[in-house]
This record gives sequence, structure tokens and C-alpha cells, in this order.
Amino acid sequence: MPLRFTTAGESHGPALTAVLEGLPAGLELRPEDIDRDLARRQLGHGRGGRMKIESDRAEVTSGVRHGRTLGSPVAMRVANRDYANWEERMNPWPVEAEVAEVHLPRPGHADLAGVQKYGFADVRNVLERASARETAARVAAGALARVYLRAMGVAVYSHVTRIGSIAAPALNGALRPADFAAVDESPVRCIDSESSAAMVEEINRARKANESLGGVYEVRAYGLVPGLGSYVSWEDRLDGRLAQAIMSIQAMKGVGVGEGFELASLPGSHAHDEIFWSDDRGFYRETNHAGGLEGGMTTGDPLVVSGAMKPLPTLTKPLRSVDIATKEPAQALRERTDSCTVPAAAVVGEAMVALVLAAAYREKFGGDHVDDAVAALRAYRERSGWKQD
Ligand code: EPS
Repeated sequence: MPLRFTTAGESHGPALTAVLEGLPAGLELRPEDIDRDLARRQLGHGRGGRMKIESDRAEVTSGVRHGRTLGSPVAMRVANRDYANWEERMNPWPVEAEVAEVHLPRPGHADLAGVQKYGFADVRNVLERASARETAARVAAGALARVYLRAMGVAVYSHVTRIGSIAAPALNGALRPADFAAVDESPVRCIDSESSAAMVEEINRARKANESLGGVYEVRAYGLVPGLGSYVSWEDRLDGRLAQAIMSIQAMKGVGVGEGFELASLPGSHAHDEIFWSDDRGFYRETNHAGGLEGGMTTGDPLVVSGAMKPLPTLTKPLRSVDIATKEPAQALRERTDSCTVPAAAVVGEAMVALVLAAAYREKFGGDHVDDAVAALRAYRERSGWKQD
């Protein structure tokens, strides 16, 4: 059974839902495995008023019994507390009250193309689902993927490397899992403390100027076996699957694997990772320009994937737009908003990478019970001679 997930939910509707299908039975799960990631997604300097209302928790309604997965679909519900303030505007059923329509599409949001596509007169029909609130459901699904990956010896982390004009020094191959231990303590989830402070100031400046800011984050995964994904068919290439997963996150405009776009400007002799072999390490490389992927497959080195996020399109000083009812020039919808959500996007990036990697592990190692999957992993490690650093 392939691992697949779906989400449902509008930003100010009653709740978000996530359904994840394809986990093995017997995985040990605790509520905090999910709620911890949901809480991490809500952190970060630059969030707006909504985060004071929400305090996300996942209610598991199927697929788990007494703290273990059953092998059946896991469904989770994350309530929107703000729904209490939107009951008339977002009620699934007709209401007596007059509900005002939204007619002012925001440049950079799904608003205009969405109403054109579905033939809506009310932009709210689009913006509610296009909202990045949906990422809470992805993170809940990703948390389950992460629990399975942990059983397979894999850990996934993230950190922010740029916010607006402030870039942290490049760390390339130097980062180890222990370096991520305190990353959630930085208000912008940046490992370098000097850059972290400068990023906070950059966000404060932007907020005062009614601006929003984008940035770049990196997701890293450790403990991967070589050979996940495949070179034989385009859709099996893991770099392509990871790129789609990252680009599917709201507001992403770029994705990189390893040193990404920088590799394009290097001569070949500096761009690739030379191969060595020793008795105790087996095959190894001393560099990781490739970000742990060659030929659409993992190499066994840490996976490095980055995502570039544009500044949020909801602005407190709105851009020019057009009223979709009157066709008159107007200012775009002005709403409560965040000024920067790159730290949260990095946590969503972790979830999406975890879901892709978990799917690749499920494909390669199968198993109805998690112990079957672990036994298949052990057999593969023996056969391939792969030794973890
Ligand atoms: C969002 C707008 C804001 C964000 C929201 C995404 O919500 P509101 O319109 O209620 O102020 O807070 O993000 C979340 C609610 C969340 O959980 O991340 C948007 O338009 O995309």
C-alpha cells in the first residue's frame, strides 16, 4: 500500500482534517508526537494575531488503538478555534444573516485566478482554502511520517538560512543532528545566533513599514539508506518528488537540492563528491555538494533540500487591485496578517520531506507490521554493505 495523505479544511471553517493511509501496523505513537510539531509550526517572530487565538491540537479519530497504529487510515482533526468568530460567515449551511462578499483580490494570492477558475463572485470562497492555515493538517500528517521514519533510523530537521536581506553564513556539509537541538529556541529558527538577532530586527523594521518578508529555509534528513527513489522512471526520481512536495507549500517560489543553483556556476571538478572506501566505513564521500541525492536516489549522505518563500501577499498597506464586481480600481483586501512566516514554513518543509521519505521507505521495504519493515531494512543494509556514519 503506498503512503498517501490528503487534507481538508478552510482557514476559518470548523476544522482541518488530515488522513494518512499506508503506515504499517504496530507503530508506537503518543499524542505529543503530533502536538509537538503543531506547536513548532505556530512559533516564530513575525506571526500575527491569529496565532494568539489558535493553539493547535490533533484529535486522532481513527487508525490508532491504545497508542499503536492499526495499519488502517489515520484520520486527525485540528479544530479552528477562530471558527467561533466566523460561524455565520463560514457556516457549511445557509444562515439567516446577510454575509458580505469579498471583492478585492490580493496580488500574489490565489484570489483572482481562483474566482476566475471556479466562477465565484466571492473571493472568500478561494482564499479560505488557499490559506496557509491548511499547513497545520500537513504537519499533523508529517508528524506520523516522522514517527515511522524514526523506527527506520531517520531524523528530519530544518533551519532558516535567510529572511529578507539577512542571510546566515553557509554551513554546507558541516551541520550534524546535534546542531539542531536548540534551533526552536531562536525566534526565527536560525542556528547562527548573530544572524538570528539581525533577522528579528529585519522583521521588526518590515512590520513598522507595513511590509512582509520572505526568506529561505533548509530541511535536512539524517540516517537515510542509499538507493531510495530510482533513476529508472521520471516519476520515481526522489529529487523530483521532493521538489514537488516543497513547491506545493503555499508561497514557495524556489527549491534547491544540495548546493542547488550554486552548482550551476562551478566547474565539474569542484561540483561533485568524490568516492572513497575503507574497511570500517565502506563507501563514503568527504563532501556533500549533491545534498544526498544522485541520479534521483539517496546516496546515504544527509539529504539537503532548501525552499525559497516569497513575501506574504496580504499586506497591511495594500497593493493596487480591481474590484471584481464593479471592475473599478481599488486597493486589495486588507486583513489581519503575519509579517513573516519563514520559520513556520521550515517546519512545514520538514513535514513534507518526511512524508516523501516515508513514502519512499514504504515502497522500498514494505511490511504490514513495522517489525517487518525494520527486518527488511536490516536485510538491505547487510546486502548492500551500507554502514551508517
Ligand atoms: C493566512 C492568514 C492568517 C494566518 C493564516 C494564514 O490568518 P487570518 O486571516 O485568520 O489572520 O494566520 O495562518 C494560520 C491561521 C496558520 O495556522 O498558520 C493566509 O491568508 O494564508
